[in-house]
Order: sequence, then C-alpha cells, then structure tokens
Amino acid sequence: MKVVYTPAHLQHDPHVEFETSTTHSPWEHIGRAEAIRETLEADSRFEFMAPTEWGTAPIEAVHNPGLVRFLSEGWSLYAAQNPGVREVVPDVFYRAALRDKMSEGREPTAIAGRVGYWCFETTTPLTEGTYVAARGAVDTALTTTQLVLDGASSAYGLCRPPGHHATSDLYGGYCFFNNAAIAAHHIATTTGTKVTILDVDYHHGNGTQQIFYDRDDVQYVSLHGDPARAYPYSVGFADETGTGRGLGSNINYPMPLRADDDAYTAALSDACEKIASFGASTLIVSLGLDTYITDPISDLAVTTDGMRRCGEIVRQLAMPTVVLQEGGYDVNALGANVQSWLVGLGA
Ligand code: Q9C
Ligand code: ZN
Repeated sequence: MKVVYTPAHLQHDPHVEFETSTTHSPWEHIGRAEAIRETLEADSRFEFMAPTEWGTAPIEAVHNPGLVRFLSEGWSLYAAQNPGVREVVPDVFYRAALRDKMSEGREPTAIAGRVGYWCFETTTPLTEGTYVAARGAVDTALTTTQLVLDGASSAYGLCRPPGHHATSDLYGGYCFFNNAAIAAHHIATTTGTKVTILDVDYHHGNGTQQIFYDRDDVQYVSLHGDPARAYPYSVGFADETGTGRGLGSNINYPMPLRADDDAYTAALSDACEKIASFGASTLIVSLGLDTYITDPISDLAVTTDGMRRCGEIVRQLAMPTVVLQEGGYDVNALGANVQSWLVGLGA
C-alpha cells in the first residue's frame, strides 16, 4: 500500500495546550506522525511517497476563503503585536448570541478579535508553521485520493494536523482544514459520483458532518464516543440524520463507555451495511486510533487486534478506499494500531 507523507507537519510544533482549565504538553504533537512513519517504514508492505501541491482552490471549495486567509496570515500579525508569543490562542470567542437582535456580524479587524472569530476552542494553537503544515496535510489527502482515483484499491495519507473537527468556517479540535471533506468534495465534483466518509476517530467529526449535512452526494457515517459525555459535545447524536436533500445521508453511532472489540465491530458492521446501500464510488476513512483501550483522552476499549478486525470489515465493502489519518494519542501504540488497521484492510 502506498503511504503519502510530508515532513511539512513538523512545522506545526506547539509547546503548550490550554485544556481542562490548565496548561499541559500537547496531546497532538509531531511525535504522533513520526511514530506512524517509523512503524510503516519498517514494514515492506508499505511504500512511501511525497504529496504533490494542489493549491488553495480545493480548500476554498469547502472552507470560507476568509478562514484560509486568516490561517495564512494570523500568526504573523498576532506575533508582530505580541513579541515572543509562540502559540496564538483566542481569549475572546466571537459568539453569535453576543449580537442577538442587533446585527449579522462581521469579521473583526483587530487580530485578537479575528482569532476568536475563526477558532472555536482553546486546544488548537496557531504557530509560526501551522499554515504550511495544514496545507501539507491537505496536499497529502488529495494526493492519496488521486492514487485511488487512478486505480489503487486503497492508499493511506499520513495527514497531520488532522481535519475532521474543522467546519466550513471554524478551526478547532487540533484541526485547521478538513482534509477528508476536501478530498470527498474533490471526488464528488470532479467525477460526478457519490462518496462515503466513514469516520472511526473516537471523537465525532462535527466539521465533516456540518459540511455535508444538506448534501446527498456525500454520505457521512461516524462511530464515536457519545457526545452526551464526549468532545465535541455539540453534535454527533443519533437523531442527526441530515437535512433537505441530505436527509438520511448522515448516520451517527454514539458508543457507550468502554465499548470493546466485539461491541465496536458489531456497530461497524451495521455501519457498513448502510454504506453498501448508499452506493458510493469511493470510500474515505477518517482513521482515528483514539478508540484504543489505553488512549489517554478517550474511553473506549478497542485493542490492536480489534483495529485489524475493523480493517477487515471495511475491506469486505470492496470499495476503492482512501484512508486519512485523524487522531490517536497513545503514541507508544499508535504506529502498531495504524499498521494493524491497514493490514486488515489489505495492505
Ligand atoms: N476536555 C482529534 O482527535 N480536546 N481531535 C478535548 C476535552 C480536543 C481531538 C478537550 C480533542 C480533539 C482529531
Ligand atoms: Zn479524535
């Protein structure tokens, strides 16, 4: 199996995360992608290649161009006013309810206001190299997609930073651009065929759901910690099934605390029946390994062998499959978990 990787991700190197009302070393760090790279490089079933450059057009087909502009210039503008700052994090959030009954709202001109306009939470620092890294992750997703459109049965994009929490207009949840959504929209619009995104990250992909919620050409199917107890809290409930033309093409499986291999694979098998009946040409997997039993920020109980079983279940769909990296924070097991899942898929 081909693996698309770029060292551009090393430029997104935050040193602090503001979370749980304190600060700590970031869960989402360069060692994650490097651990995956080292494991797959040592396995002859995987062949590495670099991404090509795709520019901003496929990003702006999914995201507000204002978000792209902000991410491209935000760190420099903020750092110019605040010398010595490494991580830019909002201290004011631009919430619609602040303007209730008064105005539609507009992007602030002050840089401190702009950060809170485009970012929805505190754990996703913007650093000097974040934009370059985020663009590299999108290029990785699109190059991986091209391999599958050109006939590969599957390919894996080692995207970092991840993407599925980024909405059309907002970044957060360690995500800046929604790599999987950009890839799905690219396939749907360039081939005129339907696409399914299967999201197996522990966290619900609120951004991906939002981007496709009213569309019938991209199905979104997600298994995740029940948002009644798990980030992102806002969406991911089972009664969210899409709207308008999209009604019925959004399917959520909120999972109970400590769901194990048998419980998880049972839900995944059910999800794959829904995927088969949608009839898409191509499958995109948002691959998070934070369902793992010892993941430090999650509470499911999937094992490394369970990851293999998941890959095997998805393989039975026999769809051309683009696998894109999302979360997974037990770095000691992360490489083996990705490897296990991809071997199950048929690497
Ligand atoms: N106290 C991904 O796995 N922090 N993102 C949650 C809860 C954000 C996870 C804070 C977790 C984002 C791609
Ligand atoms: Zn996650």
